[in-house]
Amino acid sequence: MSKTPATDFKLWMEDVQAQMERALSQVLPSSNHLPERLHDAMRYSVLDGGKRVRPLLVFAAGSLVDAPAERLQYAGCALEFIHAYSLVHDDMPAMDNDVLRRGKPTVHVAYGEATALLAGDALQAAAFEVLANHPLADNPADQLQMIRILASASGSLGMCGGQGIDLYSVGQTLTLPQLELMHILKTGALIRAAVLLGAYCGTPLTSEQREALDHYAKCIGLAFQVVDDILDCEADSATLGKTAGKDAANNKPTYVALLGLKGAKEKASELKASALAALAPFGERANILSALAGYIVDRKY
Ligand code: GRG
Repeated sequence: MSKTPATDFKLWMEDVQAQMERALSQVLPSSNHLPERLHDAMRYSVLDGGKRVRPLLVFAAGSLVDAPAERLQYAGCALEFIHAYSLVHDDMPAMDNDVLRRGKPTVHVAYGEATALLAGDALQAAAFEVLANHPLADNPADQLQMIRILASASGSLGMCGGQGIDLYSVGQTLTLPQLELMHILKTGALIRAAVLLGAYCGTPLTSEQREALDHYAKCIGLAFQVVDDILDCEADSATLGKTAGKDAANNKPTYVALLGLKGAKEKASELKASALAALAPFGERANILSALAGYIVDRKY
């Protein structure tokens, strides 16, 4: 079979996903450690599922700066632990009250609410432990900066803040800028952090290059959520015969509700174009980042 850029990218993605499955399994405490139930729940929430979009972004940014794979794996684990913890807590009855995630019962359904809370808490701590425990950047100041980036992306001025806006806005009409801020924080902050952390794992970038990469990361972070809203709407329209998805049905603001399906698709394309334009100065070295932008915006699930 002749290889095309698309098959090259697919092979690259599969290779990173396989590296990450091994790294995640090694870094997570084994289920033999006491308390077994807690470690089991942590492993259940992280392993065997997920597209690993955030680690893919870490590796893609790392490819720009010749970063060693081992560093990228550890950084990818940190991102995936934060992501998994957010999903475990988000699925709980006090938040979204979901019973299925990645085709399996959610953690609180499988292990109980108290264990789900603890597993999420422990995964958050594990993320920072992995960033602090391994040499990931060429100097300690840069490594400290990586820890700082992940902390702000996860906290009340990042992902948790976005989740707060989401919870407190149910039943309210958000304007487009308000909706955008919510998603920049809730989903975008962690995606941005993934790109930035990957770049810190290799040869330092100039400040102009870092800014260009940051623009790419912000556009992709927002595009990810716009696409999520579109997919949610399309899936629910197919199953329920409705024109708006589960979030809209639950009176949650979405891009589709504000812009319509066509408008939301245009928004996703504009964000992708802006992300790709920001990569222009890197030339061919940014091919993987460009392909990943396509994967995120054009994905079907
Ligand atoms: C701090 C509790 C708490 C929540 C943070 C991220 C988040 C806010 C909540 C998750 C809820 C959610 C479904 C958000 C929509 C976008 C999103 C993060 C989807 C899931 O991410 P994927 O598609 O999932 O990367 P996989 O399963 O592939 O890892």
